[in-house]
Amino acid sequence: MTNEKVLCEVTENHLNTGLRGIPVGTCRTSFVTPSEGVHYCGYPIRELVDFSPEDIIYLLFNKELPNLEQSAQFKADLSSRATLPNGVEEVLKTLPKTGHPMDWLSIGIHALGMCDTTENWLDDALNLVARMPRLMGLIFRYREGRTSDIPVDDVSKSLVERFVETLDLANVDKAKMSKVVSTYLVLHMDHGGGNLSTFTGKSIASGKATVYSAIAGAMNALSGPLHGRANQSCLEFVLKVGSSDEAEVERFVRNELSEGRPVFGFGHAVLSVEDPRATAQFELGEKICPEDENFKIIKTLRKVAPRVLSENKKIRNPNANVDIASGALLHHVGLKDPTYYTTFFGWARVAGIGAQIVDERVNMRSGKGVPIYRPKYFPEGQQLRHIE
Ligand code: CMX
Repeated sequence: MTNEKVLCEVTENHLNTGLRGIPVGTCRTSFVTPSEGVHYCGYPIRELVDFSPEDIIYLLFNKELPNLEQSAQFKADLSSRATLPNGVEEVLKTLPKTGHPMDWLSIGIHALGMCDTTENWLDDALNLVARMPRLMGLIFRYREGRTSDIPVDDVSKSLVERFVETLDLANVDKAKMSKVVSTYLVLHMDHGGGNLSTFTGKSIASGKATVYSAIAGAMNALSGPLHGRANQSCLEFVLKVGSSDEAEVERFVRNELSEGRPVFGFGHAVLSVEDPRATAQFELGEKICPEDENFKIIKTLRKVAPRVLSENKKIRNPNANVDIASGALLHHVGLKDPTYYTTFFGWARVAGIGAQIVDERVNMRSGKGVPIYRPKYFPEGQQLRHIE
């Protein structure tokens, strides 16, 4: 007999349910609570909204916020890692423009790994973090055929500035775009250990594939409509609503429900209140675009949808989730095409998944690392015999 605590009794009913709720490990970077949502290294997300993405990346990798000197040193370290290896742009040039940006992102990350891998988990994870802004900007440029006069990558600038400069869109307010993208990154960097993309990335890395292969795989997992692509669907949904009039919005929401379609941007698997990441984005929207038509629509949705959804007692949380507002803000600052939105989610998650991979590969179990993932499957129809 040991004194080990039983965390969960696994029964036959748990089989073929996607491992939902089955304990598999511990996570050092983040956890989610029903009342305050995601916490990074113990800090509730609402306390972190105004930090720079670099400081939050430092937090996820080091488990503490940097002081001013550490922050400056970390930014300099990322700059020293930022230059893309030769060969990556050549790969982007060959990709079909009809391909989804998430497929471009996955291939771009693979290409980065094929052109330069150190085989040190931490170095590879930080190199990838540092190279993401340029890769992201180039994905937009090559996929849209805007390949002439791409600005040189000024690696002394912040991660977000490097993306905005590479993208170099005409007639946009670059400072506003930087603020929206920075906030987006901070809010989306991590979300516990068991979400599909993080789990996939850690699972690939457990076989000692490279950080690049693991995170490219994580991006493929994120690209599905039930996972990261919900943020693309959410702005498409807002554009479909088309009016911020309360009665019109209510009619629209009721019609979506009667047609059996989800009301995007509402509901959550863990939270029981409005996601603080949604609240933070509404606050940002009030500052930068209170008169934007899409912003007005999501404000009306925020008022109307929880009331309508509450009529269905099965829905545990009828409140706004993180995806309600991000699309409207990105759209407002000039990032108009929702097809790209999941790539921002992916870009943000590179830090969280990268930090979790480093923890599992080199820090956990007193430095031995977590072994190769190997959950158990039973022959169909013979579960009990094999359990006995
Ligand atoms: N619109 C319509 N139906 C909804 C709903 C919504 N916004 N939220 C929940 N429901 C339904 C569920 O589909 C489920 O129906 P069934 O019993 O027929 O399967 C029932 O209400 C109970 O769901 P739940 O226990 O409250 O929530 P789940 O954990 O099953 O689902 C989520 C959570 C997010 C998938 C769901 O709320 C949803 O589909 N929302 C709309 C899509 C969306 O905004 N996705 C982005 C999620 C962002 C995030 O996770 O952070």
